[in-house]
Amino acid sequence: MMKKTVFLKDYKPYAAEIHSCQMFFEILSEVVFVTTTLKYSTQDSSLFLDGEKLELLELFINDDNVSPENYSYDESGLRLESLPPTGSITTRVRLDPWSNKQLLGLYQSESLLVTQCEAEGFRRITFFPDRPDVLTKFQVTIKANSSTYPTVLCNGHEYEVLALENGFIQKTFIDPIVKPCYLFALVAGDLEQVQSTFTTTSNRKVDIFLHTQKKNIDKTDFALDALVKAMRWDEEVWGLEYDLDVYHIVATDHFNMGAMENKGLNVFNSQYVLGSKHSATDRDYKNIMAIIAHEYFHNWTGNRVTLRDWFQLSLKEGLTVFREQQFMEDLVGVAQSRIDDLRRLQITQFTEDNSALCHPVRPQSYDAIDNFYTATVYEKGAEVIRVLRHLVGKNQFNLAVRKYLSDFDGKAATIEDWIAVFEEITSQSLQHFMPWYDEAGLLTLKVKHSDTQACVEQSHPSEKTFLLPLKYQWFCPSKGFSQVELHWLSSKEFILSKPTPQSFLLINHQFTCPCQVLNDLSSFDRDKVILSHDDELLVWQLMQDKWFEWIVKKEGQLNAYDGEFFHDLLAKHKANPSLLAALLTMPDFEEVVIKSPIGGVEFSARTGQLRYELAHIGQQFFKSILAQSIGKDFNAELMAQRALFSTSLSYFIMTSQGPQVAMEVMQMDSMTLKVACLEAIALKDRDLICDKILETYFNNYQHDTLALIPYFKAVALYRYSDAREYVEVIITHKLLDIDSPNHVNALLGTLFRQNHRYVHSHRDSLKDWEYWVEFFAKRNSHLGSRLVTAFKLANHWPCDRKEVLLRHINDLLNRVECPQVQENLQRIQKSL
Ligand code: HT7
Ligand code: ZN
Repeated sequence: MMKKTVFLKDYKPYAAEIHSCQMFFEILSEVVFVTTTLKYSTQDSSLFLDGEKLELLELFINDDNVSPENYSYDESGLRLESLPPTGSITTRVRLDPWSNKQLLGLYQSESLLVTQCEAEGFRRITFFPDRPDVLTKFQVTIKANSSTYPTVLCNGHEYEVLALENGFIQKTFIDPIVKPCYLFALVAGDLEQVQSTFTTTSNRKVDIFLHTQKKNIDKTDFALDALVKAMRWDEEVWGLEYDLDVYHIVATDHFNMGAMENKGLNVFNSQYVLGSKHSATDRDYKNIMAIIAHEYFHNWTGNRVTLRDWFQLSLKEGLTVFREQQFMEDLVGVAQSRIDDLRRLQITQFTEDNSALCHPVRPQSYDAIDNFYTATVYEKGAEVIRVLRHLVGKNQFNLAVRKYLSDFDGKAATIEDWIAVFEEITSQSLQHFMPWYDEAGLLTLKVKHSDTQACVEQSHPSEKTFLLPLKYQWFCPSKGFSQVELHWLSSKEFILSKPTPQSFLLINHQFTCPCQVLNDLSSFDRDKVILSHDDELLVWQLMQDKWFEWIVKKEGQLNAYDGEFFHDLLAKHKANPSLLAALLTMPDFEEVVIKSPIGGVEFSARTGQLRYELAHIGQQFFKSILAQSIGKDFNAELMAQRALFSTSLSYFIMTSQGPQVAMEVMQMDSMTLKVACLEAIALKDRDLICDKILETYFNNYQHDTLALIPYFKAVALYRYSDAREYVEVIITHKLLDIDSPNHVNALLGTLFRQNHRYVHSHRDSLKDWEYWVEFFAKRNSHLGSRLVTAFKLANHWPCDRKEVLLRHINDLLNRVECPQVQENLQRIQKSL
């Protein structure tokens, strides 16, 4: 497939209207036939329908065969000429879902046939204008053998079921609501289901089903309950009701992302929907809750109001992440959930902004849109919406969102449309807000103190000025903290006079500005604030600076003052275990390297040293935490306790008694603590007890595909000198499912992303990376492209490593034909 760049500026509406799409799927034992009839009207006599990897068997216009001079088709689609202004186009194609390893279009996952159409997968199912601004009504009939495929599902309502000869059944579904084809879904398989019901505010009954393999049916309660909570929340907070009579969720082990919001038929990566007390960690539960809600919220933000083109992706994703975050804040608690979100923002988005893959929330061009389902589009997109809410105020914001959803219901919108509604509601121009969408890069706020003043200066790679809701406050050691104030920063600089000569300025309370802060306050002053302020987000942000100081400036070596500070930190925040757990979590390599050049091997050595020293300084404290017994329920208080327990273990394991204690933790009946144990082991050097713990865990869970994920992550970090040999054992002995993105990301993603000692000091690590990128470029482009992103920060590597990487990238670019992988390789190549 040829790499072709698509530009936002080239957008043109589609040349026809598609009034309806009628499809017939015939699922046979080794082949699937798809017959599609599109009713259209057009002013143009020529039309293009996207289609990839399709074998065209029949083609009719208004039921007549089409003569060869009136159509042509190539690897990207079907061109029709001399079309009448209205009529129908019928195509019949053959598909082979069993050999589809891309997990895009119609594919097999164990006993299941399932579709994934976003972004451009529908074109692998039938010929169709595969773009989000072509909305139509779908009627779909599926014929399949009822013993192989007792469950057959599609979007919308089941309209008719016919029993046919030879064990076949035929089901017809009608989706009453117009949608773009990326929201199409079909599932056929041998699944069990659990059911629940939800009654909407206007008293409509919705049947909810969760379908999964029989062995997992006991892991469905939590997700069903989360869905009902999300449905209620969206009604109460946003007045948004669900619009169909049924809502299906299907779990699959083979899925490239977290889940997919297909209309009325969500498909989920099993990892983000299945969880029971014995199998799920607190993090799993939080993810399930957030992702179930996220996909449900798309029903309005994305499905009912959809996108004009893929450049507008953040219009649905940023807004839906924002809604998901609000939901989680209401259910789990603001501080805890916001710190989780900010940590993710810093690890994924701030690093993306400093990397070869930096792009605006609304990109101007792409080669493969699948490369743009990024932290910038999702997480920064959500932060930008928070800034907008600050700007217009909560009430006006709520009014504008409701108006946007009602004005654009059943339509395909743009970011301009969204902003225009806010302008209308608030009667003000918001054009000065647009750089948040259109400019790439991380905004920095520098605070500089002089004897009499403090100056806040904003800087951005684009040199543009951003509009920012800046919260600030003075701290005077003798007088304490002043009131927190809000200033709308719209110029490069903001200068304030000091209230007293000793005062210093603190900014970005509640993290209202999505930016990095560089404050020149002294370590001593900063530490004082960490030990005395009540704003958890501010304390957490300042603690990140403390870690940076310990890792970079002090090279992991602590003195008596640091020891005292650490004791004070444990004592001060002990009563808030979730905050303390967050404060004790060290930053990732990627967060540090974007601020200061540091080698991966050095980083591992320094953080290892630091962990060792802090473990001994806080030994008694950690021991006492590990001696506590903790309940198993999923509630904020117990989760916070388990978070602190887990973090304490990550330190205590460095002491002489640590591995033995880890062994005992492993016996506890809590998946959260077992996984904490694996994560703690992954951070230390090998020893016999830890080897044994890992081996026992593997033996206990080798047949549980979900429980193997944390195991693969742990071994990918724990081993380094023999990492590649161990990976080879895992893969050649098929301990890992090579077609499961969960498994591959856990093992290879962790190895290349986080095992810095292996990546930066092993002779063959980059050769291995090249091998796996090429392997997945052919098999699953999404996975291949994601493995490339493991080195997105190679622009920060030392010159000699950059040179070696460049040679591997050039080799890959000579061989790899997949545009999605090529695009990311070229961007990294350019940055080196
Ligand atoms: N909207 C969904 C996107 C998605 C996706 C994109 C590319 C390749 C595979 C994919 N699976 C799902 C996810 C979401 O809810 O944001
Ligand atoms: Zn989404």
